[in-house]
Amino acid sequence: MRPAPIRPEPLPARSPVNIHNEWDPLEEIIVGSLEGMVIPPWEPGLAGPMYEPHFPLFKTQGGKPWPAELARKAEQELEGLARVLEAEGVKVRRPAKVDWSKNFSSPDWSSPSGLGAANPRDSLLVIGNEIIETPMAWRSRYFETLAFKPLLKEYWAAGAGWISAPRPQLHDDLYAKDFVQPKKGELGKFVLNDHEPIFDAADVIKCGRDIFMGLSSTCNHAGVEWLRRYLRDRHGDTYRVHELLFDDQHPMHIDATFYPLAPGKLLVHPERVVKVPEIFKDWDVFRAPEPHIPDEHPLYFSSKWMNLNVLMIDEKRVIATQGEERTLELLKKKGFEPIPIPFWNFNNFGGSFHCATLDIRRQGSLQSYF
Ligand code: ABU
Repeated sequence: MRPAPIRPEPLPARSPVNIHNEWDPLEEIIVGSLEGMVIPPWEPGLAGPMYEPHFPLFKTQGGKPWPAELARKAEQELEGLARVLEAEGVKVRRPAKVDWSKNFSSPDWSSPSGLGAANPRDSLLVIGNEIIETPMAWRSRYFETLAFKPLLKEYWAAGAGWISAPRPQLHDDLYAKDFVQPKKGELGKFVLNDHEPIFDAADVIKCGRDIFMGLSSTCNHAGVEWLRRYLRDRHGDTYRVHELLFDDQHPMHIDATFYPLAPGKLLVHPERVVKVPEIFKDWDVFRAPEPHIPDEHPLYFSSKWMNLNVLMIDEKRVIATQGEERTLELLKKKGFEPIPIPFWNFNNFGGSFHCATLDIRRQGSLQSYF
């Protein structure tokens, strides 16, 4: 079937896309989907952020479907998240169906399959009224935004900005050969070099005019520099992009490490954040407690620290994981109103509430919080 032509309307006074931070009152959000998600095929980019016990799975089963029962339980939790968001008054949108099992190639490499659309936080970065398709590190994720194209076209037609960062080449020489993961205290060792700009949107966290990016094995210095220059060329001195370095042995994404939850309140990982940037000197900076997630959850893509990966509905209401009692207590003590939802089964597939969603519109305007 041919896609329907886009007929942009005259620009409305208010863009359907409006995001300046992680906490303004949430109006519209995309919740990911596990439909058709496959096991990622092994490729050099996985050697940096992924966990060695899962390497054989990626090497031998890449491109195949996940065990049905694991995926079903996770999908059920995603549905639960969508229902809770709706009950809280948020408009929920979902990705389009894509056949992720198809192979594809560039002139330089081929990928036996894609991955999925479970984590919309990675491929799309929303800043102000604009959506940026990000230059992601993994070949299997090269076409991930296909799942969001119908929504992107809709938002664009209704007045949002929409751009793609330079499509990366992802040559073999972008990735360190025979990569050995860093030891504790060995900061700045990543699988990516700086041959071209690379970042996932989840390497970025927004705090009004200040935008924080964590260097990682999915975000290189060139990626930070690309976003910095892009925002400067488009908005002059409006934004300040800060580059951060963490002590993480599988560095990928900032949102389980360094998370400004509300004005004056910064949640940080207890070990990875070795130095809190000076500009937070007047903020309440609190360390996440040890998670409760049971060891039998295989966590194919992430650390156990998914208890930090919450989702703010506004400055008070926060979606957090049912069963993570220490985190729920801490959030209450800090003045938040946690809404606990079961999500440990989804955690197996790459993240938690922040990863599984992409906020599209919040009330509020651009501010400086420092
Ligand atoms: N996608 C978030 C992963 C972060 C972590 O493993 O801690």
